[in-house]
Amino acid sequence: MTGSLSLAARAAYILRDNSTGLITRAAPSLYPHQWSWDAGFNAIGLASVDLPRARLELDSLFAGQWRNGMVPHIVFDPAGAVRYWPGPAQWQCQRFNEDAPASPATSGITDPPVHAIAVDRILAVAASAGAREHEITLGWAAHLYPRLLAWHRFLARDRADKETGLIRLFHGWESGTDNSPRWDVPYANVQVGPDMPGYTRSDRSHVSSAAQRPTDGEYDRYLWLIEEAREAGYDASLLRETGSFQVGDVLFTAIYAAASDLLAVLAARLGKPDDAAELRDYAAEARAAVLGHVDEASGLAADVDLRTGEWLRTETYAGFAPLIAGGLSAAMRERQVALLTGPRWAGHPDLKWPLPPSTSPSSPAFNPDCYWRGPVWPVFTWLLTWALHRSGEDAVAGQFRSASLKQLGDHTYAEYYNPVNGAPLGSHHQSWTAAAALDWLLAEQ
Ligand code: 2M8
Repeated sequence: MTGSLSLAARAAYILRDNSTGLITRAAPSLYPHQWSWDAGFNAIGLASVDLPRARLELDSLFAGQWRNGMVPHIVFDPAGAVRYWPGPAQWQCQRFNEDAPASPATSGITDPPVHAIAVDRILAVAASAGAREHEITLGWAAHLYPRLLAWHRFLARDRADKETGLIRLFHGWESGTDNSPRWDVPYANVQVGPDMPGYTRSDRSHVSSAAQRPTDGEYDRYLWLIEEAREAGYDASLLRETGSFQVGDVLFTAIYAAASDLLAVLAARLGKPDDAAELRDYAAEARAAVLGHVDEASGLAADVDLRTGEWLRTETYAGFAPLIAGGLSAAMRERQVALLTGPRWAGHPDLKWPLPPSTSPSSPAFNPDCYWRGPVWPVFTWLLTWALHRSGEDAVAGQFRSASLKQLGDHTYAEYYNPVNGAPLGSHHQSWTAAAALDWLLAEQ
């Protein structure tokens, strides 16, 4: 087998191995359940090898959607044999909020809305898989569409901040970039209460070194925010009063803008012009909010601590939110691409591969081994290549794709990689890493 064929074959094997039949576990042992944005990326990877399974991945995720439209960040696998903490017993969603489904059990917070992007990509793959697959997939998208619309309406109604226009998060986990230094300032203001229950972390036993995972102090805060959210009945209007972590996330907002654009296209295709107009409005508002938070001096987008109004300017992946939101002027696009490929990012001389790390190596917050504080995340590189292609930046997208495939040549399909020495970190056989490889290798770019 040639290098790319064996890379694709192994990636397909990993997704099959991590599948319960209904969901794809985010990782074999570290994350033995279905995560929302992972499911979106995993469905994209699955589309190239097994379209029915790709469709099922999103159907299974949306089985956990709440009645208010929220797609929870975790849908728990009831048969999950491996222990994951915090599990359904900590969240107790159904007991505290009647919008939560009785089954499957879910978490009570949300995750970045990549799903309409996934549906668009699955439809594109289906279009070249023959008339019958295309027709089935279109029928499936029409069936899923009302759920996607309810999801986007939930974010507009319950989460779009009136002042900044950014999507408001009540937990760093909602950003998907858990311990990123972008959240250091707001987390420093979270005071863990005296009635916080004791707990035992299970995550560190699944990685080769504890230094690759968040600290105990960070985990105390993560758990405390669950206590707060549960106390507020997972209700956004109450949490706006009581939540001790409240941020406007430019990256989440950018993903929402891009996904709303694509959902508007689907709505128009399904003969729903009013929905399409509504979704285009969501996209325009979200995009304007992202562009309104670009720091003039650095050219990067900045999150906002909504409790203080402070802009959070640490140089992380989130700075490239405008590129992901799309619809940029040529000048803004060129500035973002130059930054991304320049010496503070993918062009930094110390890097093993010319790929953007999660935090700029030039930032004092950079830590090459620790989770979202510095490593390269192949799935995030995939998101960037997707955004670059969409903006017509095919050459840069192509360079990232080939560098990533070299990075994945170690066949560990790691969750993240040390950008300086190339070591695979976090979980191995991480589903969304395999999914990114499959899309790069098998789908039309
Ligand atoms: C990581 O997050 C979970 C909590 O949600 C964890 O550390 O237990 C993050 O990388 C997140 O973005 C990802 O969706 C999840 C599963 O891959 O793992």
